[in-house]
Amino acid sequence: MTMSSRAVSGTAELDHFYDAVKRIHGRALWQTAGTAKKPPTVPYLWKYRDFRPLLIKAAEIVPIELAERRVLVMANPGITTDWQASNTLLANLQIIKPGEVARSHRHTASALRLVIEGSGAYTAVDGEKSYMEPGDFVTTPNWTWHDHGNEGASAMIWLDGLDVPLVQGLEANLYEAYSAKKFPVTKPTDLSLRLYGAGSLRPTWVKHHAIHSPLLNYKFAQTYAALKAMAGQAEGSPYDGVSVEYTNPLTGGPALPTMACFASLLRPGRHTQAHRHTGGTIYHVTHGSGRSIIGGKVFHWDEKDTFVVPSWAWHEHHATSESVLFSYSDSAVLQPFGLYHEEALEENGGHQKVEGEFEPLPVPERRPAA
Ligand code: 1HN
Repeated sequence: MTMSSRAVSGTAELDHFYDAVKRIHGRALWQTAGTAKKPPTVPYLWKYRDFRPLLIKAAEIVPIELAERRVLVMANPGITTDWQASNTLLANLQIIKPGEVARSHRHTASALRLVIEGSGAYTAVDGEKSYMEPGDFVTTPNWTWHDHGNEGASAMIWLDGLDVPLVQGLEANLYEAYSAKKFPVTKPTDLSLRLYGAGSLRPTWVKHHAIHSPLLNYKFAQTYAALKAMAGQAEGSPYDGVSVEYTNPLTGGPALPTMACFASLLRPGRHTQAHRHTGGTIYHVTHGSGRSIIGGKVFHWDEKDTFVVPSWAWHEHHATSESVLFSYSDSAVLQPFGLYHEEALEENGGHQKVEGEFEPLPVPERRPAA
């Protein structure tokens, strides 16, 4: 894919020419690296045991009114222009204490939650509340008003996935605060779950015109039961184990227009085959422990850890105990435009040669562009 970048320079006439092009804010294409830019996203793993104590500390010392959302960002050390998990996606951890409300706002970035611990907190989206439990996958579609509140007795923590860097790259990142702390609740709790959570039954009288899924909460109990039933009868994918996509029940498409979301059950002791595809993917370990080999390095993961597989990086998984991996990817954006490519590793029996173990990297100097 490299365009010829043979240096055409060295004479006074050429130097003069390049100067003239530069003065008009131009650049000769044959002098650039063309399409061969190295992607900055590096494979990385964030341990929950490192983040959890600092989330608890933040809950003690940072008032929610000041933070708007009490969130710690998982920052990819390969990306030095900002704090983000991959080139297109954020992976953050949010904590909310009993009695707190994270005020209502909306933005053109889409968001998802994967609940990690606690109970009694809700997310309200455009007037519908849904109470969240560990393992639940909760959608906050773009430009919907949303607030979170904890009505339970203990702090609640979840993973936030957002497409903010993608939307920023498109210069389409709009944000608006609601005039009050909470958007009015106008619908019964979990109405969307009742209407759309029954698999292939579609309510005939309800109109849903938006492009995102009408379902706000994909309950873990239902997902896990489906995975176990499938695992009893089927081998699943050679690359991802028994893996399901969370879909928009009306279209069969991705749950969120920009983020494809999956739950994968990995059986203990099995190795998946290595493959690579375009589309950076964030994985969160809902249950279990094991390791993944990403770009030739071994990443050991435990329950509640989060890791990123960059676009086009080889990866394969090995669970040591039965594991459920939640994942989300920008492949939803790539698929409709012919940008999704995938290939299996043919050599070495479909497994990468292991070149070492993942080690935490030094924290880089970051310089946000703006
Ligand atoms: C956001 O709206 C939430 O609503 C969490 O909980 C994290 C990170 C960046 C931009 C918006 C939320 C966010 C966010």
